Amino acid sequence: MSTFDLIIKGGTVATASDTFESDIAIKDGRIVALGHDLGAGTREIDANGKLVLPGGIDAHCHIEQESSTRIMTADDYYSGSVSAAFGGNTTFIPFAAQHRGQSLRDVVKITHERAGPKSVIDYAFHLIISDPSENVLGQELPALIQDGYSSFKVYMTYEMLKIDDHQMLDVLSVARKYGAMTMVHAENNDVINWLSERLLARGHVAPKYHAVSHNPIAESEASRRAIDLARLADARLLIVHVSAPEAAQAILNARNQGLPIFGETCPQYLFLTAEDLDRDGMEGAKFCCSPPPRDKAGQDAIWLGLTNGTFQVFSSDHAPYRYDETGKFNAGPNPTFKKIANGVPGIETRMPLLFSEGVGKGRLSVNAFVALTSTNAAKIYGLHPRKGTIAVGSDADIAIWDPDWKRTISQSMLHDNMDYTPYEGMEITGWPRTVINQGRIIVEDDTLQVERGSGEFLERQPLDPATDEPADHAPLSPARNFGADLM
Ligand code: DUC
Ligand code: ZN
Ligand code: ZN
Repeated sequence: MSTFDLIIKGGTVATASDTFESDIAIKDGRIVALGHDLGAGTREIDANGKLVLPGGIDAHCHIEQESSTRIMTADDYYSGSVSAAFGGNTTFIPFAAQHRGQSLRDVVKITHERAGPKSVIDYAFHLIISDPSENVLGQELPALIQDGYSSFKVYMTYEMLKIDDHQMLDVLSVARKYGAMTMVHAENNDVINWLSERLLARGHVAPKYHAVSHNPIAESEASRRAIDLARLADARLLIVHVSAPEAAQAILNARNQGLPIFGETCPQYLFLTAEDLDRDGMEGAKFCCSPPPRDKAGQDAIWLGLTNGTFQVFSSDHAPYRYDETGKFNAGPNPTFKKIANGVPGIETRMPLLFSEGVGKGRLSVNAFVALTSTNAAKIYGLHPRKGTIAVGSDADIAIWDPDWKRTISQSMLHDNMDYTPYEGMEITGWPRTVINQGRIIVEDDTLQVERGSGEFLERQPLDPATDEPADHAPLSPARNFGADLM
């Protein structure tokens, strides 16, 4: 009689801190033993010559979500999660997005109805807050944080989403009080509009002007301001999708002062540049996202940020809008750069790209790769140690990587519902062969092995503001900048 449900044998296991040769025994969805000669399993996988890594956690992706201009993403929770799984992910954290006037509770309910019957991997939700009304701040948000929706994104740009500094302080102070993480899209809306008006008035309407209007100073100014607002409120803050070198520098400076400021970047800022927006005809629309890709020096600064402690999280910001009237050209066939749907797909290619160009080319250790693509997100968003590591007691969320598998990226091999990939033609070495979520083999032999709806919603713990600070920061001081009665 076998003792275990599954044993992974002979692989090289890597976590965020260690690399070691070990077999892994799995029972009832959990890792129950590490070591050698563990005994028998109902199923055994030979991982000789393979890297056995924690399943990826994509902590920033837009799935079955309406944009602020009510364009639905091309991926629903089925295609989005299947695509994520083939890219080595076992958990993702899309958004429950509030549009102005909506109740947060309703938004969470709708998002559950979308995800539950479809997702093939485990999932949690961040909230998007576009309308921090008295009821949201005073009732809904505190209750939702306590129910485990302990992170939310706010926007400093996009007309229908942006909140002002006063509102941002309100949100940060609720996050501070109840132990949540605020994520911010940091771009100065007025700078972007001021530049856009001038460009359009001069007839500069092509996709490439999207990158001109989203000047890096719009990003760095907003990032510095957001950090200062978080300092004032004494709150944690994570700046998402950083592309501008000065914004990265601002995060690093804050972290070096011991502030609980965190940074995220994405593949588009390592592998694309503003020149991609200048491709023939409207092709540049495929690369329009915000913030936009920058130049070669910008790419180098973002690579540096992955190794010098600036960025903790590497996410896809998968925002799938097809190259047709349902997506990029929702506003008509030849839109000005202002009217092109913003976003690039990348949920399946996020980890292979970073593995190939990072680990494969010697820029990152395999441990840093694990930290950036899985462990740190689990810690920051309240999922660790259940998720994000390979340890006894953790969920058996594992991706078995073939470090020598050479593939050329093409849209036809991907599993999302898109009609293009920005990374078409890129040669990759290293891709996961087998992906396991809570002990279930979800991808094997290039085939999906599970049914729709088999992923599980993850209840997250609210972080205790006094004690449960993400790993590398001391607890927040009690109301450092003003009296507790002002919190
Ligand atoms: N920018 C965002 O802020 N969200 C989705 C896609 C994008 O480009
Ligand atoms: Zn954003
Ligand atoms: Zn986003």
